[in-house]
Amino acid sequence: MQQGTVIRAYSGFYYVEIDKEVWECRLRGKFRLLKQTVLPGDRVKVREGGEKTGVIEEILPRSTVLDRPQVANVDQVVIVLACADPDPQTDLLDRLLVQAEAAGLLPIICFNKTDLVDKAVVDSLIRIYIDAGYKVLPTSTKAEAGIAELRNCLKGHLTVFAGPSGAGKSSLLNAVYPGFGLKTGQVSRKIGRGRHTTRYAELLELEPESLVVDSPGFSSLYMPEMDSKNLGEMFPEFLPYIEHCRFNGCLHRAEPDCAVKEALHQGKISPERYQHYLIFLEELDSREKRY
Ligand SMILES: Nc1nc2c(ncn2[C@@H]2O[C@H](COP(=O)(O)OP(=O)(O)OP(=O)(O)O)[C@@H](O)[C@H]2O)c(=O)[nH]1
Ligand SMILES: [Mg+2]
Ligand SMILES: [Zn+2]
Repeated sequence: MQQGTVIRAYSGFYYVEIDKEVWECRLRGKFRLLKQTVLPGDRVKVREGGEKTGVIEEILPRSTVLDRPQVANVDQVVIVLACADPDPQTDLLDRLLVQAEAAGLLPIICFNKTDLVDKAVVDSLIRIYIDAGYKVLPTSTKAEAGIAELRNCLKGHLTVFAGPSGAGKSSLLNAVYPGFGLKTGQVSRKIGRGRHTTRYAELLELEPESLVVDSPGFSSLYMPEMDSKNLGEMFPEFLPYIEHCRFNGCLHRAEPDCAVKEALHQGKISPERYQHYLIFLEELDSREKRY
């Protein structure tokens, strides 16, 4: 039996890196019966079938698992949003931040295509997220800005790139390391959205010990499974206030003496982020009622 890392899963085949070689593998039938999926990033045991083929027999325990994009064992998420073309979807960004937080992953926010907008626009975007406590990188592959900083963040990590189609995930990875030669695609003028150029998640080696996953863009994301009482903790800027709310388990919505709402009214919390919090809370609430 050999041990390796799944670098790509594609129409029933699993490409597993074993000793610097890529084997084309199938899945043992039991995984289908158990409804277990093998994800890029998974460490697996493979039974050799000859000529760099094999059968995946076992998935080793995962340190993390992310739902969108589906990937295992990453420790960082770079969330890429374009400042324009396509317009930044901060609702999706905030969902991705909650997802990362809930999965125990460090998010890094990348506002790309800074060359397309005024500096004031970039500044007001990044200000909200820096104030909320996130690491934020303004980048432009066209102006070659922020690329060295991005490369630095990737050192020694297994990082997945996530975000809407057309934001520039593959372009950024190519800028960080031209050797990747990833396919990129123009944003449609007519519908103002990306064309889903990247078709599957793929694990790539930037350098030994530094791995990245490029992934297909998406534009919607459900809240991860969680108790609505815990949602506030997924917003780092709420944390200093939560313990000062009058009620234990305060949802920071209509409760009296809520320190989070007090901070909102004092301008210490972004109104837009708080609006998104309320929307996500509703979503979790209606899900709880259904079950
Ligand atoms: N002006 C400008 N265009 C950029 C920048 N980065 C990427 N682009 C362009 O944006 C388009 C989309 O880039 P991709 O890298 O394919 O985007 P993606 O996020 O990988 O998209 P999917 O694979 O569809 O999810 C391409 O035409 C790129 O040339 C940038 O910094 N500035
Ligand atoms: Mg891409
Ligand atoms: Zn409260």
